[in-house]
This record gives sequence, C-alpha cells and structure tokens, in this order.
Amino acid sequence: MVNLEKIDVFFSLNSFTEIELREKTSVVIDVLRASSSIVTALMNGADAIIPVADMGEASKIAMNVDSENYLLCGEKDGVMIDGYDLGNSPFEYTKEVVANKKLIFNTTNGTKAIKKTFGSSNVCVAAFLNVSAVVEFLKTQDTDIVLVCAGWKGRLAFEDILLAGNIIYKLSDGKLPEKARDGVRVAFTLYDTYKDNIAAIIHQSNHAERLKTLIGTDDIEYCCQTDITDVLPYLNEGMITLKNG
Ligand code: 3SL
Repeated sequence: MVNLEKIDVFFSLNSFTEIELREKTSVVIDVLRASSSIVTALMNGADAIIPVADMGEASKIAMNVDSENYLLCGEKDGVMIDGYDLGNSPFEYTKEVVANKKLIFNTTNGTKAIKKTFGSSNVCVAAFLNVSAVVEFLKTQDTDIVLVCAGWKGRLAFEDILLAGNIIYKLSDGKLPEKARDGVRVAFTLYDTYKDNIAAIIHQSNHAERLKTLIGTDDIEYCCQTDITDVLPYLNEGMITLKNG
C-alpha cells in the first residue's frame, strides 16, 4: 500500500536535482504532449522510445543506427524539427507508422524531464490516457514516489499538475492525508476543484493556447481523454518500453 505521506510533486523539470530522485519511483508527466505521444506510440506497437535531451544527442544516435528500424521524432517549441520523421502530435504515432520501430524522441521539456529521472529506481510515464494503469503500478511500489511534472521551460504547466492531482486523488480514494507534502496538497486541490471539467480547463492553459495557434485543438482534445489504454511506459536501460512487454 502506498504511503501517501511519502509522495512528492515537482512542478517543473528545473525544480529538482537528480539526487532527489535516487531510490524513488518517478512518474514523468507532460500531458501536452510528450507523455501522450509516448503512450500512444507504445499503444500502437512501437518497440521502444529512446528519450534524448537535445538535438545533438538525437543526431548522434540516429547516425549510428539502421534507419529502417528507427524513426527520429520530436519538436522544438511545438514545431516538428527539420529533417525529423515525425513531430510530437499523438496522431502521427499510428500503427502503420510506428509498429515495431524504435523512436528517438527529442522534445522541449518532456524528454529532458525523463532524462533527469534516469537515476531513479523505477521510472514510468503518465498521461490522462493511461492514468489508471499508472495508479495500479504505483500501488505495487514500496519506494517513495515522485510525480515529476515537465512544465514549460522551467515554469509550471497547469495540465501537468492537474494530472499529478488525479493520480494522488486515485491513490488516496479522494481523501488527502493530514501530513501530505505541500506539493501534494496543491496538486490534489487543483484536481479536486476541476475534476468535472478536465478538458475545458486544460483548453484554457498557457500551453493549450500556444498549441492552438500552431496546430488547432485536435491534439489537446485527444490528450484530455482518460483511460483509453492500460499501457504502462517504463524505463529500462535508457529506453522506454511496455512494462512486462
Ligand atoms: O515540451 C514538450 O516536451 C512537448 O510536449 C511540447 S509540445 O506540446 O510538443 O509543444
């Protein structure tokens, strides 16, 4: 059973150091859109996702692998990078495109946050799309748990904290323990306030506004869906694959 007093929430990838994640289970959250694209890619049969911190790291890997089996994927500031095979819209990660492929994945915040968790005991990736699968996994963990919100360039992102709150709400059966940490209280309270209007409130977030001007609203609507899959993306030797997959 999870000890709810031992959960913490970090609100952006700049708000913690790697040392704070040692011997913990880290859950990386980037609702718009890296987490949602990772979940979708694995749901549609991608073999593995290799998160990278920047373009240099992505190119280095891409130069040394067989391009038949690997795709170079991601974005910078929401826009697909020149020369990449795919951007960061979950709609690009279809069965036809990603099945049996390894994806080198480079995004503005999400993959940088994942890289920072590499020293954790366990790392999984959460979206609204797979929230119940993440919660079931966390219930089996006896380590401390850290919910790592990727945010946007060091700032918090509303939708990431909302999902952190959803995870805590489910783990606590909707009852916040008295000694919960401040980050847990904030995330829980945010989710409790908006739980009946998730999609509507996410549409008003800063990153949703940014995306709307770039690509419209389809991706946002997709990423707001809850529990469309039970896939659990799990980090294993630098690659994210299906847990037990
Ligand atoms: O920051 C990230 O990792 C991305 O998910 C941002 S975007 O939605 O592709 O703009």
